[in-house]
Amino acid sequence: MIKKYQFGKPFNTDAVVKDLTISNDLTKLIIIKDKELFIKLNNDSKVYGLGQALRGINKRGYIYRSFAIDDPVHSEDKLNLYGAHNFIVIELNNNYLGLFIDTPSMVTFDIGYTNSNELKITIDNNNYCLYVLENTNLYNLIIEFRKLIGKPYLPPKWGLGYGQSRWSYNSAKEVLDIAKLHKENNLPLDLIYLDIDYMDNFKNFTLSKDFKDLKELVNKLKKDNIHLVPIIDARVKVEKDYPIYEEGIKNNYFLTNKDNTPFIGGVWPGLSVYPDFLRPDVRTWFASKFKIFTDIGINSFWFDMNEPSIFYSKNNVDQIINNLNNKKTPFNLGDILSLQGELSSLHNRVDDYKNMYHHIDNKAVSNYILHNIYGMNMTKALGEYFQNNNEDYFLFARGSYIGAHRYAGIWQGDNYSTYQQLEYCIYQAINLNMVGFLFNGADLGGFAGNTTPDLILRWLEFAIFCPLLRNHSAKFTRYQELYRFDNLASLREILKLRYSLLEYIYDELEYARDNNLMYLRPMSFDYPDDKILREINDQVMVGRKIMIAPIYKQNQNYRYVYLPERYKQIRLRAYNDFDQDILDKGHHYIEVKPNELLIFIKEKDTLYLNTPQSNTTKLINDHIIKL
Ligand code: MIG
Repeated sequence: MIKKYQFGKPFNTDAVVKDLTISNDLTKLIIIKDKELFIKLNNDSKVYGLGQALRGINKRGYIYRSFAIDDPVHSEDKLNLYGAHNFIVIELNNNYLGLFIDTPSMVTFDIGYTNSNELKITIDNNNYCLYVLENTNLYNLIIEFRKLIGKPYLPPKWGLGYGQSRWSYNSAKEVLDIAKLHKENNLPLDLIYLDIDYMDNFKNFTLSKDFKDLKELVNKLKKDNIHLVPIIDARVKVEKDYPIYEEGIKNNYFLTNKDNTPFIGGVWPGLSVYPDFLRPDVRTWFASKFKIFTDIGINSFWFDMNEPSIFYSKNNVDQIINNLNNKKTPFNLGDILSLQGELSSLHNRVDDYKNMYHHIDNKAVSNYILHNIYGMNMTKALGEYFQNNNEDYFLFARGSYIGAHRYAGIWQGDNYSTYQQLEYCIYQAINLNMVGFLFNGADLGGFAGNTTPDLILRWLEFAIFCPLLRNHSAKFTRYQELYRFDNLASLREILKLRYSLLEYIYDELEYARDNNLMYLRPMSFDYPDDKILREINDQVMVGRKIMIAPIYKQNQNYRYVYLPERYKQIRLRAYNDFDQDILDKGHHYIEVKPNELLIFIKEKDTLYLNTPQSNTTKLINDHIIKL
């Protein structure tokens, strides 16, 4: 059962696809006091949801915030990241209560952080829709929610191939070398990504001199069926005679200050302005700029910085300079410390979001109020363009809100090359399935920091089951293309398994999309009555048949697995090198060497592996191995 409640005059976020009538008989389980919602938790109530949020599957015991932010440090104490996914499910007395708080404004979920047995949701805006779901079965409740928010975007099949990325490959020659080295090392490859340095001075829709002949590059890669995926950022460089800037200024397409002058932030290109993506005319205009890519056969993109990210605003920097000019020298210690503080806290300041304005139906509305749907609307700009033209496209973005899943995927942003981040990305991948983002994935190997051969191998053993499979790493970090590592032979075999399983993965994704299911989910969701499984979060169902038990700790070559019934265990070193055992229901402690991958299927099920290929275009359903 699902009911809609409305408070004040909510802004239409485009999160839901169903027009429900408004109810007024709110369940007594929810107590509303002004902008706060309270729900009493039982000692053993589990709490699920919140999409991209960090930590585990059971969200109890911490505080989380929906306020999209560009934060590259995903430590355990972080409240908010790039996405705002306000869907939460509370287990109460053998029943489940689901809430979706549909508002573009900030929402804070205090889940037993202040008071152990209380969930307190603070909504920073009096105007919002509240959807309340009740179900005796957790998974069914989630399915019902997914029906409400509509069918997820999935990329064409080649979008599930392996992608190689780095910030940045700096020339067309370097990109061709990447393709060549994958081939020489017998590593499959379907996509190569371009990060911001392919642009001229970080200007969207321009090319640096090292990528001048992009068409030629595209054509050369096409011979090997490799897709080039350029990045586009959510900002426009302030520069006289730069057409995108000039056109936007002429038509008032950018977010403004209170006085209607363009709001100027500093990002990679230096001073920049932000398109008002919430307006349909701005979205159409922005989408039209992709013609320079589509004309040469590029229909794959990734969108960054769309929370939107602001390294500093001109307003705040001007203010600091003003203050300095009014100070008498020499400075005392207090002055220096406060200057230091001001300079180091310029990034993503809430006062900047408060001072930047959208113009909707000729009314100025602060970004602070509409903040969480900015990124989604950038995604929508291109997504709706391709969908309206009925064209294939490949797209994922960083900032997101529920609803964006109908237009594109997302990736998990700037993770770190540590085992802890590998563990987090498993839970994020699952939780993102709950809120519709079936097409998601984390930077394989870790983005920041230096990965290690063992970490990237264990990571790959999980990542081959993630729809978005992309190896990406930051500037100044160790290069992490798979052929750089001395365990290349193992990495290769595991990656080839992705291609052996690709037909299964694609079929299961389509099935999950069409039936509102979770492609990745905790095994416990499939066995609601199993009391032991309910406490286990790291046994993951992949589609209908496969259960995986990933390793996410260094030097851990054994792992605990609990089976709710008899299962076939398959330990794979390669598509044609594996052993299988039937395991009884119950507890198992199983050896998993670094080059091995554990999967399980039901005793009576069969799973087919196809011959791995160097590219998705070559795949055929030849069912070479029957498991
Ligand atoms: O401020 O484009 O998350 O994947 O490599 C950093 C450079 C901007 C953040 C993205 C990351 C990308 C990087 N970007």
